[in-house]
Amino acid sequence: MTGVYEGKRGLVLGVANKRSIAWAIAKRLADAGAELAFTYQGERIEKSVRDLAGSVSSPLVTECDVRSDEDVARVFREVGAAFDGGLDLLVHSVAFAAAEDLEGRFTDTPRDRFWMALDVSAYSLVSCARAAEPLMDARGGGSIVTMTYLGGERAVPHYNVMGVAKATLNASMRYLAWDLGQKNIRINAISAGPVRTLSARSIAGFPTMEAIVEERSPLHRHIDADDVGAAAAYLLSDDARNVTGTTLYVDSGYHAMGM
Ligand code: 0WE
Repeated sequence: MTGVYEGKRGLVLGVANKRSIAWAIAKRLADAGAELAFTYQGERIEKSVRDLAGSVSSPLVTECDVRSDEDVARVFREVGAAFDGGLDLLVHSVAFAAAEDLEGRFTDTPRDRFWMALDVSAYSLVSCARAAEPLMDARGGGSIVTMTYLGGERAVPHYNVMGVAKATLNASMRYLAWDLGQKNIRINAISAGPVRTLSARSIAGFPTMEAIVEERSPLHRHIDADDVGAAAAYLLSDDARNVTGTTLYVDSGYHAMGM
């Protein structure tokens, strides 16, 4: 096997099954030679993540509850041990809001679930970047990619508290870019259009969103996880060595429209 990530080591957070955006990214990296560690959230998806990780000869699969600083610290200790104290690539594809807060009125979001959504979906990028910093510094730099959505910039009906979480994630990405640039660590976001994943399937009105993208986007088609994988592969590669603090839209151009 040979490829642009030969000798590169990465950590991927957010794989649930083969349809996951995180998996599409991981597959691209692994096919081009990267060695990848994976985290999963909860016993329900452990087997599915272990099977996928096994298919790309992953040296490490470990649980990570991103709400816990101790858990994040343990995971990055394990990553350091598996990868000789170095890390080149980090894929953050993690988000969660209570299902009941992704319908109805944003106005009704209770305080505890507001902070929970921001904790899992936005602060997790900060804590993971902080933990990755010394490992990437040991390699002379690194590259981080996170997943965002237009609902963090504009009001998308029902996206609600996730939109507030993505706005926080977007700003966090830019402030991290400034801090980590000093260590030659880049960080960027991909703003994907709606993709049919496990997360998406439980969302009422998802087919309607796909239909709207097909009707109104310049390219009149919806996107898939592999499109996101290709964009992430670029941002994580040396071709993007002078790209940091930005958002790459993979949405058939939907974001460019005003109507
Ligand atoms: O960021 C997302 C969805 C993330 C997500 C999905 C779920 C479903 C299951 C976060 N938390 C949960 N919690 C659950 O219990 N997207 C960009 C996809 C998405 O979700 C929407 C969208 C779009 C697009 C929700 C409402 C409206 C549009």
